Amino acid sequence: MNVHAAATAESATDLPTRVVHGACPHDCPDTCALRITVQGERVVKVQGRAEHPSTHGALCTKVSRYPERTYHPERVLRPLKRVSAKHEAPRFEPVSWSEALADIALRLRAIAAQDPQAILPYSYAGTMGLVQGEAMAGRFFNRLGASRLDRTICASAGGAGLAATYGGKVGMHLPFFAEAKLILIWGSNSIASNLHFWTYANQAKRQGAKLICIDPRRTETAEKCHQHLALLPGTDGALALGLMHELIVNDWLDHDYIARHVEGWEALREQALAWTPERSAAECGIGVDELRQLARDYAQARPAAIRLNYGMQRVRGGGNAVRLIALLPCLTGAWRDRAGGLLLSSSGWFAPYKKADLERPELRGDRPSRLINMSTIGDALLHPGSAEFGPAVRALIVYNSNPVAVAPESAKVVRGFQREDLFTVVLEHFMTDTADLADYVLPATTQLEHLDVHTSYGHTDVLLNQPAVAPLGEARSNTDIFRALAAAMGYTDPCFADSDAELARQALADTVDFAQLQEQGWFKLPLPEAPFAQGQYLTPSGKADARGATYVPNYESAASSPELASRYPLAMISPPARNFLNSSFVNVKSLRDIEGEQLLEMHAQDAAARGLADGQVVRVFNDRGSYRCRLAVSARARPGVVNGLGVWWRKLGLDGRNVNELTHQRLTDLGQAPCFYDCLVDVQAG
Ligand SMILES: Nc1nc2c(c(=O)[nH]1)N[C@H]1C(S)=C(S)[C@@H](COP(=O)(O)OP(=O)(O)OC[C@H]3O[C@@H](n4cnc5c(=O)[nH]c(N)nc54)[C@H](O)[C@@H]3O)O[C@H]1N2
Ligand SMILES: Nc1nc2c(c(=O)[nH]1)N[C@H]1C(S)=C(S)[C@@H](COP(=O)(O)OP(=O)(O)OC[C@H]3O[C@@H](n4cnc5c(=O)[nH]c(N)nc54)[C@H](O)[C@@H]3O)O[C@H]1N2
Ligand code: SF4
Ligand SMILES: [Mo]
Repeated sequence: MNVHAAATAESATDLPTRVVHGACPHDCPDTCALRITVQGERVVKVQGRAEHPSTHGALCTKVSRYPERTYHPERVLRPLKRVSAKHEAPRFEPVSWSEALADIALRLRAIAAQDPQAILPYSYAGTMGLVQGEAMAGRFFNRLGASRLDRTICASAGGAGLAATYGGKVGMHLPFFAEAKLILIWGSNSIASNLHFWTYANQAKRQGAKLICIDPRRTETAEKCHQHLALLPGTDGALALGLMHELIVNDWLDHDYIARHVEGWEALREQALAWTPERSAAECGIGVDELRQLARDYAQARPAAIRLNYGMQRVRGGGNAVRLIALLPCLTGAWRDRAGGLLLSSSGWFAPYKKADLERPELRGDRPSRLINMSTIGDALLHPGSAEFGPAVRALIVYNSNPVAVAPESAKVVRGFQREDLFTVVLEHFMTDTADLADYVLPATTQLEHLDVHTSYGHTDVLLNQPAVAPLGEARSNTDIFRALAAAMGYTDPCFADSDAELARQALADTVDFAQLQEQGWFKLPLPEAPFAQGQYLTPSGKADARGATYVPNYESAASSPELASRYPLAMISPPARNFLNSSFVNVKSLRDIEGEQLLEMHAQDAAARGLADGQVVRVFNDRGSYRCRLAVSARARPGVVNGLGVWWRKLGLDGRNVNELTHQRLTDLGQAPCFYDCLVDVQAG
């Protein structure tokens, strides 16, 4: 250590510390309350708040490293302008904010003069905050008259399934899982992606509950459950129908509940009777006895809870599979108990507490508003200009998302972003794969540097995030950037002058106690404990709606596409690596060191059939493309299914690509969502 560094370190430890309360911004159902320790002007520690019930003082490994991410030497801290061609290696030079804003406004004005719908925002849940999400951005794009983005990339199939069945994205309350006697953990690697639910499930387990995991992959969660059903990807709807068959023939139904609170039962009953345990088990690739036992356990345990998660709806039939599974607790009357029922998402409980007009739709007036699906951005950029599609997309403004890494069929996404005539602005913390293809990269603040309010999709508290430190370098919050862009475009509407604090208040309805939110850091929504004990679903009829729910098989599987399966016999799923959050944190070295390299897990039998050995480099391929990664011959994979853990930054992969090189752009049955886990591949030595 040199003298200067020693002096700095010494004085740093002398500086007084203070604690700031925040909220985790990431796309994770847990929405943890943060305890941020600041020393001088630097955040030295991010921990979970002990006082917040579901956080209970613990964070995941990733967000414990939030200071490492925030103070990362590669943080983008100045506006950058591209100086190389799009198909060349990216080169940028720093420019002033005023130059960047003026030039961006000039370009956007020229495009908007012809048709503002040629401009498209592209954003998702890099931060889930209501303020740094769409508040000011929405105003900007409404005022501009830009195309709108259909934000389908994660949860819209399941969301549509829940809405069709229960009338909204609502379900059980998180803490009551601790009181259940049986928990089905269905399409969820809770330990990796929903850690704070796992705490409650574990509490139930210690009190004698049985835990059953339903997942093609033998995850760390599956290992810790009493039982694991490794079904084939995309067969959950067939499993649900097989379970219903058993409930019917054994008369394990709550007839009274069904008669009062379920619509369309007769047709569903007819359908389920065709799904004998033998047929259902064969479709799912599991044992008949396993299925029978699961039905018995589910029918006989009380309270019986289901933690459904989004992993099972990233397939063609994802929306209907959610519908069928969501009907199970309606058939057994599990909803009568507060510890019974199902939770996929709690986000709908917040609907009455959020202001609908935060993004000021009136600024758009009666101008047309084309909707473009974010999950098919590759095709949207490459096949523009048809009469049906409308004007080609000529400008993209990306924030809170890394589409080049996370959107399906990357080869097309990359080619789209490489169009020389496309003007792309990316608001980012880092030079992601998407930022690499920008014309301008604008430095954004992290959660430690800005104000926000958060709702959750795994619990029912509203959280406040106070800024802990001033923005680093020349970084600006998303809201500030959109305010500045609005000014550069000459927009003078008063709503562009609203501060973040004003936006935070405007985001929430008056029924949220803002004083309590500021004082305590969170506000718990007042909600009934057993929401559907007496029916009262949010559907128009007030009943759970079974009408039309059916099993929709995968696009790509041995059963549904035999010719394709003869060439690409392995089903590939690509669930997240535990120490990354989608493509966030992949560049945080301590976390990447834990994950090592891009991995493909394969069962020993499939590896032997291909002469492949553990640890070797392989090429995973199908008609859409290929990527190279490291093979892990592993009991985590079942025969016939490989697990390509995601979502890596392409440029940190072995050949500059990731798993989305292989996924396709076809959409789910409901909700227009991508089918990341409905994908056939083969693997060879690479
Ligand atoms: N550590 C970590 N946590 C995360 C994320 C992350 O990237 N890393 N991402 C966050 C985000 S954006 C989301 S949406 C959630 C995602 O978390 P989840 O909603 O839990 O979804 P996934 O992680 O996609 O998949 C969960 C499990 O479903 C399994 N699965 C795959 N296909 C099927 C199927 O057809 N049927 C069934 N039954 N199971 C299947 C996968 O093997 C996986 O173990 O987690 C959030 N939390
Ligand atoms: N193959 C495969 N693909 C998948 C998935 C999968 O399981 N398999 N999962 C899918 C799912 S569930 C999802 S949700 C999507 C996720 O896709 P995205 O929502 O794009 O998520 P991230 O990859 O985490 O990228 C978020 C980016 O936002 C940036 N960011 C964070 N906070 C801020 C901020 O305050 N301001 C600005 N300007 N930027 C910020 C981060 O630095 C990061 O680069 O990926 C999908 N893609
Ligand atoms: S990513 Fe999830 S578990 Fe980790 S701190 Fe954030 S909300 Fe909590
Ligand atoms: Mo997601």
